[in-house]
Amino acid sequence: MLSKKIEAALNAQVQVEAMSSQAYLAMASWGENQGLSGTAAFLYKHSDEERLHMLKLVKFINERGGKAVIPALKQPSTSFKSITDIFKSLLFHETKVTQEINGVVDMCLKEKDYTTHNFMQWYVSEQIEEEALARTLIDKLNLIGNDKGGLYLFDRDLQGMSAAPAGMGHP
Ligand code: OFO
Repeated sequence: MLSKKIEAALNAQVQVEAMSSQAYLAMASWGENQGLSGTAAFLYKHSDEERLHMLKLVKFINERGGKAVIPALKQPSTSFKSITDIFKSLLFHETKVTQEINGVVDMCLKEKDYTTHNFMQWYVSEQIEEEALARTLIDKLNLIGNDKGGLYLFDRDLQGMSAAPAGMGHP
């Protein structure tokens, strides 16, 4: 059974994951409008992944005797300066999400809720992967600079990375 404190922290995390999904959906749509179809496919898939992260929390809260709250969401940013701008804001967002997750993990230890602590470890690992992936993509974009051919190949690579269906891992 979840304590009220842990239930509230998990519900706050439901909102964080839902906001991530919305933010990446907006980025995907921007990419699609720019003709960056690989980047758009990658971000649509990333958005789907975040929705699965949210669902995993909703189900856990309900299974553990809590009540999951489906949150209202603010409109995410919809205009971006460049593809590099997109991945920089994605990384910035993910580092904030990591802090939120660490906060929940810390609370689990303080509350001696080892079941939820164990459940949250999946999110801890996921954040390591997501941050690393975002850093790798930013590094590549920095190398490419304003080279249109390089950007074309980058976009095509992202198309390839988006081929598998959304699962619980990173795209
Ligand atoms: Fe849910 O992993 Fe990103 O935010």
